[in-house]
Amino acid sequence: GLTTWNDEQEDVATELLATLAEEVKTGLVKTPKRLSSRFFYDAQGSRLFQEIMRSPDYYLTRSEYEILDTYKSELLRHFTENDSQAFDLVELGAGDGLKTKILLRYFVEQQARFAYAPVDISADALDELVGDVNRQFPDLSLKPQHDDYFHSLQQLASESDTRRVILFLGSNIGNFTPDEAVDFYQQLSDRLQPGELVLTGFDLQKHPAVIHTAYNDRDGLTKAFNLNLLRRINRELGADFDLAAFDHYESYNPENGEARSYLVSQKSQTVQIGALAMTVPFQAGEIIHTEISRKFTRTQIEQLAEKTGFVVTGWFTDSKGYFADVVFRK
Ligand code: AVI
Repeated sequence: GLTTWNDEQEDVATELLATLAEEVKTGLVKTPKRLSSRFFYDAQGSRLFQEIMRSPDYYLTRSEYEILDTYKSELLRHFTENDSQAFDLVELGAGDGLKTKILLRYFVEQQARFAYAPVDISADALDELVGDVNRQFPDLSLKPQHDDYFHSLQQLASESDTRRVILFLGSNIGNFTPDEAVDFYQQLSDRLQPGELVLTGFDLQKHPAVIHTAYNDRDGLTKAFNLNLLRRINRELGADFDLAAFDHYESYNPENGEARSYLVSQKSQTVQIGALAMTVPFQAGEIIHTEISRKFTRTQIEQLAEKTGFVVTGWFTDSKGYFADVVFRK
Protein backbone atom coordinates (compact mmCIF):
# COMPACT_ATOMS: atom_id res chain seq x y z
CA GLY A 1 0.00 0.00 0.00
CA LEU A 2 0.85 3.68 0.03
CA THR A 3 2.32 3.67 3.54
CA THR A 4 4.81 0.98 2.68
CA TRP A 5 5.87 2.83 -0.41
CA ASN A 6 6.36 6.07 1.57
CA ASP A 7 8.31 4.23 4.24
CA GLU A 8 10.55 2.75 1.61
CA GLN A 9 11.07 6.19 0.10
CA GLU A 10 12.11 7.45 3.51
CA ASP A 11 14.53 4.58 4.01
CA VAL A 12 16.13 5.32 0.66
CA ALA A 13 16.33 9.04 1.51
CA THR A 14 17.95 8.34 4.90
CA GLU A 15 20.43 6.02 3.29
CA LEU A 16 21.31 8.55 0.61
CA LEU A 17 21.87 11.24 3.27
CA ALA A 18 24.19 8.88 5.13
CA THR A 19 26.20 8.20 1.96
CA LEU A 20 26.43 11.93 1.24
CA ALA A 21 27.73 12.53 4.78
CA GLU A 22 30.29 9.76 4.34
CA GLU A 23 31.35 11.13 0.96
CA VAL A 24 31.87 14.64 2.34
CA LYS A 25 33.69 13.37 5.42
CA THR A 26 36.18 11.32 3.44
CA GLY A 27 36.31 13.33 0.18
CA LEU A 28 37.11 16.74 1.62
CA VAL A 29 40.10 15.54 3.64
CA LYS A 30 41.74 13.96 0.57
CA THR A 31 44.47 15.61 -1.48
CA PRO A 32 43.24 16.63 -3.97
CA LYS A 33 39.77 17.05 -2.53
CA ARG A 34 36.96 15.18 -4.21
CA LEU A 35 33.18 14.67 -4.17
CA SER A 36 31.29 12.23 -6.37
CA SER A 37 29.00 13.40 -9.16
CA ARG A 38 26.42 10.88 -8.01
CA PHE A 39 25.30 13.53 -5.50
CA PHE A 40 24.54 16.12 -8.22
CA TYR A 41 20.97 14.90 -8.64
CA ASP A 42 18.80 16.47 -5.96
CA ALA A 43 15.60 18.15 -7.22
CA GLN A 44 17.42 21.25 -8.42
CA GLY A 45 20.36 19.29 -9.82
CA SER A 46 17.99 17.12 -11.85
CA ARG A 47 16.29 20.25 -13.17
CA LEU A 48 19.63 21.80 -14.10
CA PHE A 49 20.67 18.63 -15.87
CA GLN A 50 17.42 18.74 -17.87
CA GLU A 51 18.36 22.29 -18.92
CA ILE A 52 21.86 21.12 -19.88
CA MET A 53 20.27 18.46 -22.09
CA ARG A 54 18.43 21.24 -23.95
CA SER A 55 21.59 23.35 -24.39
CA PRO A 56 22.84 23.69 -27.97
CA ASP A 57 26.36 23.05 -26.67
CA TYR A 58 25.52 19.73 -25.01
CA TYR A 59 25.39 17.63 -28.18
CA LEU A 60 25.08 14.26 -26.41
CA THR A 61 21.32 14.37 -25.95
CA ARG A 62 20.53 15.38 -29.53
CA SER A 63 22.88 12.75 -30.93
CA GLU A 64 21.29 9.99 -28.89
CA TYR A 65 17.80 11.25 -29.67
CA GLU A 66 18.61 11.00 -33.37
CA ILE A 67 19.91 7.45 -32.95
CA LEU A 68 16.87 6.21 -31.04
CA ASP A 69 14.49 7.88 -33.46
CA THR A 70 16.28 6.55 -36.54
CA TYR A 71 16.72 3.00 -35.32
CA LYS A 72 13.67 2.43 -33.11
CA SER A 73 12.26 -0.34 -35.32
CA GLU A 74 15.61 -2.09 -35.57
CA LEU A 75 15.99 -1.80 -31.80
CA LEU A 76 12.57 -3.36 -31.28
CA ARG A 77 13.63 -6.28 -33.47
CA HIS A 78 16.70 -6.73 -31.27
CA PHE A 79 14.63 -6.48 -28.08
CA THR A 80 12.04 -9.05 -29.23
CA GLU A 81 14.56 -11.34 -30.94
CA ASN A 82 12.61 -10.91 -34.20
CA ASP A 83 9.86 -12.92 -32.60
CA SER A 84 7.44 -10.56 -30.74
CA GLN A 85 8.79 -11.95 -27.44
CA ALA A 86 7.62 -10.15 -24.28
CA PHE A 87 10.27 -8.22 -22.36
CA ASP A 88 10.83 -5.94 -19.37
CA LEU A 89 12.54 -2.70 -20.29
CA VAL A 90 14.62 -1.85 -17.20
CA GLU A 91 16.08 1.65 -17.44
CA LEU A 92 18.93 2.51 -15.08
CA GLY A 93 19.15 6.26 -14.40
CA ALA A 94 15.96 7.06 -16.27
CA GLY A 95 15.90 10.76 -15.34
CA ASP A 96 13.08 12.50 -17.20
CA GLY A 97 12.96 9.70 -19.77
CA LEU A 98 12.80 12.20 -22.62
CA LYS A 99 14.73 9.99 -25.03
CA THR A 100 13.20 6.75 -23.82
CA LYS A 101 9.74 8.06 -24.65
CA ILE A 102 10.63 7.84 -28.35
CA LEU A 103 11.05 4.11 -27.85
CA LEU A 104 8.03 3.74 -25.55
CA ARG A 105 5.75 5.51 -28.05
CA TYR A 106 6.94 3.38 -30.95
CA PHE A 107 6.83 0.12 -28.99
CA VAL A 108 3.28 0.88 -27.79
CA GLU A 109 2.21 1.70 -31.36
CA GLN A 110 3.67 -1.57 -32.53
CA GLN A 111 1.78 -3.35 -29.74
CA ALA A 112 4.99 -4.83 -28.38
CA ARG A 113 4.44 -6.86 -25.21
CA PHE A 114 6.58 -5.10 -22.62
CA ALA A 115 6.64 -3.40 -19.22
CA TYR A 116 8.71 -0.32 -18.39
CA ALA A 117 10.79 -0.41 -15.18
CA PRO A 118 12.59 2.95 -14.69
CA VAL A 119 15.17 3.23 -11.88
CA ASP A 120 16.44 6.62 -10.72
CA ILE A 121 18.35 8.07 -7.79
CA SER A 122 16.19 11.22 -7.88
CA ALA A 123 12.72 10.69 -6.36
CA ASP A 124 11.51 13.93 -7.95
CA ALA A 125 12.64 13.00 -11.45
CA LEU A 126 11.12 9.54 -11.05
CA ASP A 127 7.75 10.88 -9.80
CA GLU A 128 7.57 13.21 -12.76
CA LEU A 129 8.48 10.47 -15.19
CA VAL A 130 5.87 8.08 -13.77
CA GLY A 131 3.14 10.74 -13.95
CA ASP A 132 4.12 11.60 -17.47
CA VAL A 133 4.29 8.02 -18.75
CA ASN A 134 0.94 7.23 -17.11
CA ARG A 135 -0.67 10.16 -18.90
CA GLN A 136 0.90 9.46 -22.27
CA PHE A 137 0.69 5.67 -22.24
CA PRO A 138 -2.14 4.75 -19.86
CA ASP A 139 -2.05 1.06 -20.78
CA LEU A 140 1.68 0.57 -20.38
CA SER A 141 2.61 -1.44 -17.30
CA LEU A 142 5.06 0.48 -15.07
CA LYS A 143 7.41 -0.77 -12.36
CA PRO A 144 9.32 2.28 -11.03
CA GLN A 145 12.16 1.93 -8.52
CA HIS A 146 13.78 4.80 -6.55
CA ASP A 147 17.36 3.68 -6.14
CA ASP A 148 20.92 4.10 -7.34
CA TYR A 149 22.34 1.87 -10.09
CA PHE A 150 24.57 -0.32 -8.04
CA HIS A 151 21.91 -1.08 -5.49
CA SER A 152 19.27 -1.74 -8.13
CA LEU A 153 21.71 -4.05 -9.89
CA GLN A 154 22.04 -6.07 -6.73
CA GLN A 155 18.26 -6.32 -6.64
CA LEU A 156 18.15 -7.63 -10.17
CA ALA A 157 17.24 -11.29 -9.77
CA SER A 158 19.51 -13.80 -11.44
CA GLU A 159 16.42 -15.40 -12.94
CA SER A 160 13.36 -13.83 -14.43
CA ASP A 161 10.29 -15.23 -16.18
CA THR A 162 10.32 -12.29 -18.53
CA ARG A 163 13.25 -11.54 -20.78
CA ARG A 164 15.03 -8.39 -19.65
CA VAL A 165 16.44 -5.57 -21.71
CA ILE A 166 18.54 -3.16 -19.64
CA LEU A 167 18.78 0.44 -20.86
CA PHE A 168 21.69 2.55 -19.71
CA LEU A 169 21.47 5.64 -21.88
CA GLY A 170 22.89 9.15 -22.00
CA SER A 171 26.53 8.20 -21.46
CA ASN A 172 25.87 7.66 -17.77
CA ILE A 173 28.53 4.96 -18.13
CA GLY A 174 31.04 7.76 -18.77
CA ASN A 175 30.66 8.92 -15.17
CA PHE A 176 32.26 5.68 -13.94
CA THR A 177 35.99 5.08 -13.60
CA PRO A 178 37.28 2.35 -15.94
CA ASP A 179 37.30 -0.14 -13.05
CA GLU A 180 33.76 0.77 -12.03
CA ALA A 181 32.60 0.32 -15.62
CA VAL A 182 34.07 -3.19 -15.79
CA ASP A 183 32.55 -3.99 -12.41
CA PHE A 184 29.17 -2.68 -13.58
CA TYR A 185 29.00 -4.89 -16.69
CA GLN A 186 30.39 -7.83 -14.73
CA GLN A 187 27.55 -7.50 -12.23
CA LEU A 188 25.04 -7.28 -15.06
CA SER A 189 26.64 -10.21 -16.79
CA ASP A 190 26.47 -12.30 -13.60
CA ARG A 191 22.74 -11.61 -13.25
CA LEU A 192 21.52 -11.81 -16.82
CA GLN A 193 20.59 -15.01 -18.58
CA PRO A 194 21.79 -15.96 -22.06
CA GLY A 195 19.93 -13.89 -24.64
CA GLU A 196 19.15 -10.98 -22.33
CA LEU A 197 20.39 -7.56 -23.49
CA VAL A 198 21.96 -4.31 -22.37
CA LEU A 199 21.64 -1.19 -24.55
CA THR A 200 24.20 1.42 -23.50
CA GLY A 201 24.68 4.99 -24.76
CA PHE A 202 28.40 5.78 -25.10
CA ASP A 203 29.75 9.21 -25.93
CA LEU A 204 32.54 8.74 -28.46
CA GLN A 205 35.94 10.44 -28.72
CA LYS A 206 35.83 13.29 -31.23
CA HIS A 207 37.38 16.73 -31.80
CA PRO A 208 38.37 17.80 -28.29
CA ALA A 209 36.96 21.30 -28.80
CA VAL A 210 33.44 19.91 -29.29
CA ILE A 211 33.69 18.05 -25.98
CA HIS A 212 35.25 21.00 -24.21
CA THR A 213 32.38 23.26 -25.29
CA ALA A 214 29.76 20.75 -24.12
CA TYR A 215 31.07 21.08 -20.57
CA ASN A 216 31.68 24.82 -20.74
CA ASP A 217 28.32 25.84 -22.18
CA ARG A 218 27.54 29.44 -23.11
CA ASP A 219 24.74 29.81 -20.55
CA GLY A 220 26.77 28.62 -17.57
CA LEU A 221 24.39 25.71 -16.95
CA THR A 222 27.21 23.26 -16.32
CA LYS A 223 28.73 25.70 -13.87
CA ALA A 224 25.42 26.04 -12.00
CA PHE A 225 25.01 22.24 -12.05
CA ASN A 226 28.46 21.72 -10.55
CA LEU A 227 28.03 24.47 -7.92
CA ASN A 228 24.64 23.04 -6.92
CA LEU A 229 26.51 20.22 -5.19
CA LEU A 230 27.76 22.78 -2.64
CA ARG A 231 24.23 24.15 -2.19
CA ARG A 232 23.03 20.62 -1.51
CA ILE A 233 25.74 20.09 1.12
CA ASN A 234 24.79 23.42 2.72
CA ARG A 235 21.16 22.35 2.94
CA GLU A 236 21.50 18.69 3.84
CA LEU A 237 24.58 18.83 6.06
CA GLY A 238 24.30 22.36 7.45
CA ALA A 239 27.43 23.65 5.71
CA ASP A 240 28.22 27.27 4.87
CA PHE A 241 29.82 27.09 1.41
CA ASP A 242 29.69 30.55 -0.20
CA LEU A 243 28.76 29.63 -3.78
CA ALA A 244 30.05 32.96 -5.10
CA ALA A 245 33.51 32.08 -3.77
CA PHE A 246 33.77 28.96 -5.97
CA ASP A 247 34.09 28.65 -9.73
CA HIS A 248 33.61 25.85 -12.29
CA TYR A 249 36.54 24.47 -14.28
CA GLU A 250 36.37 21.66 -16.81
CA SER A 251 39.26 20.08 -18.70
CA TYR A 252 39.20 17.51 -21.47
CA ASN A 253 42.21 15.27 -22.01
CA PRO A 254 42.06 13.78 -25.52
CA GLU A 255 44.85 11.33 -24.65
CA ASN A 256 42.66 9.33 -22.28
CA GLY A 257 39.17 10.56 -23.26
CA GLU A 258 38.45 12.01 -19.82
CA ALA A 259 36.52 15.22 -19.27
CA ARG A 260 36.90 16.25 -15.64
CA SER A 261 34.87 18.77 -13.64
CA TYR A 262 36.29 20.75 -10.79
CA LEU A 263 35.07 23.33 -8.32
CA VAL A 264 37.74 25.97 -7.68
CA SER A 265 38.08 27.99 -4.50
CA GLN A 266 38.47 31.62 -5.59
CA LYS A 267 40.19 32.64 -2.37
CA SER A 268 41.70 31.32 0.79
CA GLN A 269 38.71 30.40 2.97
CA THR A 270 37.33 28.05 5.61
CA VAL A 271 34.07 26.17 5.34
CA GLN A 272 32.11 24.76 8.30
CA ILE A 273 30.07 21.60 7.88
CA GLY A 274 27.71 21.69 10.82
CA ALA A 275 26.27 18.17 10.74
CA LEU A 276 29.77 16.68 10.61
CA ALA A 277 31.38 19.14 13.07
CA MET A 278 34.01 19.59 10.39
CA THR A 279 36.10 22.58 9.32
CA VAL A 280 37.50 22.47 5.79
CA PRO A 281 40.28 24.86 4.79
CA PHE A 282 40.74 25.92 1.14
CA GLN A 283 43.67 27.71 -0.38
CA ALA A 284 43.11 30.18 -3.19
CA GLY A 285 42.90 28.17 -6.43
CA GLU A 286 42.45 24.85 -4.66
CA ILE A 287 40.12 22.42 -6.46
CA ILE A 288 37.52 19.82 -5.59
CA HIS A 289 37.33 17.15 -8.29
CA THR A 290 33.63 16.38 -8.82
CA GLU A 291 33.12 14.41 -12.03
CA ILE A 292 34.64 12.29 -14.78
CA SER A 293 32.78 12.12 -18.11
CA ARG A 294 34.61 9.52 -20.16
CA LYS A 295 34.55 9.41 -23.96
CA PHE A 296 35.09 6.05 -25.63
CA THR A 297 36.59 4.49 -28.72
CA ARG A 298 34.90 1.60 -30.49
CA THR A 299 37.76 -0.68 -29.51
CA GLN A 300 37.37 0.19 -25.83
CA ILE A 301 33.64 -0.59 -26.00
CA GLU A 302 34.23 -3.93 -27.71
CA GLN A 303 36.87 -4.83 -25.14
CA LEU A 304 34.53 -3.91 -22.30
CA ALA A 305 31.89 -6.29 -23.70
CA GLU A 306 34.33 -9.10 -24.28
CA LYS A 307 35.96 -8.78 -20.87
CA THR A 308 32.61 -9.09 -19.07
CA GLY A 309 31.04 -11.94 -21.02
CA PHE A 310 28.92 -10.05 -23.54
CA VAL A 311 28.81 -10.06 -27.34
CA VAL A 312 28.24 -6.80 -29.24
CA THR A 313 25.23 -7.52 -31.47
CA GLY A 314 24.19 -3.97 -32.43
CA TRP A 315 26.07 -0.72 -33.06
CA PHE A 316 24.09 2.46 -33.84
CA THR A 317 25.54 5.94 -34.32
CA ASP A 318 24.22 9.41 -35.22
CA SER A 319 24.99 11.09 -38.54
CA LYS A 320 27.95 12.99 -37.06
CA GLY A 321 29.42 9.87 -35.46
CA TYR A 322 29.46 11.63 -32.08
CA PHE A 323 27.62 9.03 -30.03
CA ALA A 324 26.87 5.29 -30.12
CA ASP A 325 24.05 3.18 -28.72
CA VAL A 326 25.41 -0.32 -28.43
CA VAL A 327 23.62 -3.64 -27.86
CA PHE A 328 25.44 -6.13 -25.61
CA ARG A 329 23.95 -9.61 -25.61
CA LYS A 330 24.58 -12.03 -22.78
C1 AVI B 1 24.75 12.34 -16.67
N1 AVI B 1 26.06 12.47 -17.33
C2 AVI B 1 26.17 11.53 -18.43
C3 AVI B 1 26.39 13.84 -17.73
C4 AVI B 1 27.77 13.86 -18.44
O1 AVI B 1 27.82 14.36 -19.54
O2 AVI B 1 28.73 13.34 -17.87
C5 AVI B 1 26.40 14.79 -16.56
C6 AVI B 1 26.92 16.13 -16.92
N2 AVI B 1 27.94 16.73 -16.36
C7 AVI B 1 28.14 17.91 -16.91
N3 AVI B 1 27.25 18.08 -17.85
C8 AVI B 1 26.47 16.99 -17.87
